[in-house]
Amino acid sequence: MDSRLISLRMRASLCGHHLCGAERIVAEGEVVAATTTMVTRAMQGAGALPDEVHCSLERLDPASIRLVSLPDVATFEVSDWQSGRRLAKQLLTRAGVSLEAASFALELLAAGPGPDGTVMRGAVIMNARTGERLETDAGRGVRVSRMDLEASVRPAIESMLAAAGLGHHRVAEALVLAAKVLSAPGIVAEVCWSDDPAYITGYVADPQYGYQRITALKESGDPRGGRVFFVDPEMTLDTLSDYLEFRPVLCNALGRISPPTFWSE
Ligand code: WAQ
Ligand code: MG
Repeated sequence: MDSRLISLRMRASLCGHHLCGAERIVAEGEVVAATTTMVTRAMQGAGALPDEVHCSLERLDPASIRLVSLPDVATFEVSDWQSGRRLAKQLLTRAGVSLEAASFALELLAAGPGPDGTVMRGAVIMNARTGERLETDAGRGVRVSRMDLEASVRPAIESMLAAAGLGHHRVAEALVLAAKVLSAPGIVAEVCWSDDPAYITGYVADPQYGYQRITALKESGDPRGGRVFFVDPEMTLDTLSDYLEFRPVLCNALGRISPPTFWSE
């Protein structure tokens, strides 16, 4: 492995509202190109022009990097977002989240989980049994950082995803994020849908069944979205957020990709 890897992080905002962010781990020689791509995304891809873009670069200690596999990928086609949310609830309860916590999480994402219905920069951390929110700042949440595909497997993974019709950069990025989340201590499951009004596919991820895409989790045009990480009630928040934010993780293998199946109730 390259011993001189750099963590790159970007987040863009407008009037204090989160617009978009990105996380990479790259070799020194890639830093300029990868930073340019990130800033281009911030300036062109967020739907609105940001008034603040923060980029940070940090050299990683190679000994601290953990290698993990990407989760298996399944896709459930649903007829509409209402049906998608019912499926999400079923997948979450199958993963060990209480019905109460699962329902509350979906209501929270639907309403906008940040203060006054805004989008958060990071994720909600939720007690998987009681539904209690544990993150200390409900505007920021916990941001998963310092993760990427390992450079040597990137081309193979990207072409496998593209061959399965999953070539959109959002999929690879969400898979990498979910892989890190699923490798964290005390994680029971994750649910996510984008804040991009045009992107309505979201997912539920859990350690046993992997990354389960649901083709509609919100109505097209809805600018709300977010992530909820459900945790074991015994877990200590500091240990989890320290892992999610700071421990560098590279994904070096892809799991199985199943063909889409239609889910009917
Ligand atoms: N850590 C924690 N939470 C994050 C992070 C992060 N690094 N990045 C984004 N979020 C939260 C934040 O609240 C965003 O508003 C929300 O997630 C959605 O982020 O077809 O594109 O980047 O398989 O808009 C999933 C489905 C797409 C992809 C998810 O999310 C597929 C997506 P977005
Ligand atoms: Mg977004």
